[in-house]
Amino acid sequence: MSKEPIKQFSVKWLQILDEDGHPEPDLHLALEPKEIQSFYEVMTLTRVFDERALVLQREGRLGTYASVRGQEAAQVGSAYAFGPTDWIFPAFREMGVAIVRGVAMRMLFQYWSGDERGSEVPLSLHYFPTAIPVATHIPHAVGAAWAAKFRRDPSVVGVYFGDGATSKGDFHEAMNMAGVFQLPAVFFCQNNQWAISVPIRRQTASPTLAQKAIAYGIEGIRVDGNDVLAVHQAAKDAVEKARSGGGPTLIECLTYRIGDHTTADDASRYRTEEELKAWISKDPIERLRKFMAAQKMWTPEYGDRVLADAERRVAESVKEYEGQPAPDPADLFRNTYYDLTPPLREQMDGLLNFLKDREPRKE
Ligand SMILES: Cc1ncc(C[n+]2csc(CCOP(=O)(O)OP(=O)(O)O)c2C)c(N)n1
Ligand SMILES: [Mg+2]
Repeated sequence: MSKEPIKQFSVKWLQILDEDGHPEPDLHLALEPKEIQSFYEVMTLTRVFDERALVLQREGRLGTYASVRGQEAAQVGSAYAFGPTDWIFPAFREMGVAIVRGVAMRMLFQYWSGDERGSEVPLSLHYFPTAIPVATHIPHAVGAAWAAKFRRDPSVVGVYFGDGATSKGDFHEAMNMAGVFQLPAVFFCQNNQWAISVPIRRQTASPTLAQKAIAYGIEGIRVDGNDVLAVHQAAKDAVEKARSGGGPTLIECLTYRIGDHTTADDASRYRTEEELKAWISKDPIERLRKFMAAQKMWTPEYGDRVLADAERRVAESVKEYEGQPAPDPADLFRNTYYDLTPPLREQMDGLLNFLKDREPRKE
């Protein structure tokens, strides 16, 4: 009886900057200093947006909010790898991706206040609305990738999701289909190691998430998700491969959610202070800043300017958000399907009738 292996597999790990921002010794960066500065500027903007959103929520000026702190490199580095005609399918924590795509921060604030106008992303941005149900958008993304292949449209589809989403059937069905049909899709998993209070070790017995690609005949890679240069490199390679007909890739970005799951959560009930501290010291913005300072791409004056500019832009978008007239409650129904279904129409009419008899809305 022979038990020779018929196939052996491995999972690649990519890191370019170590935790202190030192690059790998023989680094040949294909990026211009201006591009690296854009990463830093948008990561800073995302951080400032996030901090402001948390304050607004505490003040009762925003609804429940899901912080992106700690995942800025994973989001910004990957989002910059897609072109304007590519289609992006976000989950719910993708503020950095949305900002890179050009979604107005005013709309992000609207979304997190339950205002449907925050989901009416201009079609030209090729950015799907937020998907709150975990993993359900992954098959949608694969459908879009299949459509692109059918139409010989060179667009690539990028789909973002978390470690928790890999336990859903949707993820596996989508990966399988993308593999069989060699679709132009990039599966971008931000493994922030927690799905609310469920740690990654209770999510899967696999040592990596990237290896799940192997079962579907897809390339999988694990990347240091707090290293923006590595994330960008992996995403760029995957996008180019998909665009040239080479098929899909699963990128697992190893990172950490520094904040609570959402403002409705208290992560100190299930995570240790030591774990949190260890990840705070791997801050992705600080890592990039150290690298840039050593390369003379960052000075304290430049850093101050970037921060002031981010604060000004976020303050302006808060003003814009709070200056909007109150939303129309009917939007809740209108945006559910392309056309209103009869039960939804009935429910909408019921609500509007109910509201008619109450006090007028405050403008
Ligand atoms: C289908 C579905 N089940 C449960 C939930 C409740 N829920 C919201 S976020 C979340 C965890 C998601 O974890 P992960 O995919 O790792 O993303 P992260 O929140 O870490 O960004 C759960 C269970 C949901 N939104 N949708
Ligand atoms: Mg997670």
